[in-house]
Amino acid sequence: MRLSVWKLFLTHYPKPPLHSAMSGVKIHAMPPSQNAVGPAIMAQHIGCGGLAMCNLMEGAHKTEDFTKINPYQHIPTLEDGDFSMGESNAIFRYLALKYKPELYPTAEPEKCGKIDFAMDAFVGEVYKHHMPVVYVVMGFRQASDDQAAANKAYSDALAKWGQVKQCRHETPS
Ligand SMILES: N[C@@H](CCC(=O)N[C@@H](CS)C(=O)NCC(=O)O)C(=O)O
Repeated sequence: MRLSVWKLFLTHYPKPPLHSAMSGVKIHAMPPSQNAVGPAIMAQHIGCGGLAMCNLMEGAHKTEDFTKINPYQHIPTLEDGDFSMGESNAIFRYLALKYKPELYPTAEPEKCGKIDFAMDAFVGEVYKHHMPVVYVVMGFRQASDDQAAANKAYSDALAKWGQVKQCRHETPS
């Protein structure tokens, strides 16, 4: 029998400390979503808000109200008062710029460039390998015909992503 981490999660998930009734920035998300959980953790870390549970399995992202705040019906979606936006990396930048500017120091373009390189490479280069491994373990997807190859591809993609940090970033003289 295949272990469904997701079913375990639904059974045991405690109410998060910051839920839909919370004040501050809401990050509509659910913990198993790789794209969504990062911005929720960041909001909580900064202390400006946190995760508002959006259960994709119940279609919470397909409602009329949700579609008004993100026409793509995706998580993460941020709500900050009357303002709303989607896209995980854009949300990271917004949170930093508004609530913790030292995390995205716009006076240092090389640092911001490196941050953007890492974030975009994760979405563009790593996530496609994340899905056929982690989401299989969580019970969202069927295993691949060659799961060992999928596992290796994910491991390789993560190792390469780790090299982003080492890339040169000196300020040109
Ligand atoms: N490029 C988007 C991708 C967001 C995305 O695909 N989110 C998934 C969850 S991991 C989702 O909302 N899926 C619901 C659906 O497509 O119906 C981002 O980085 O925020």
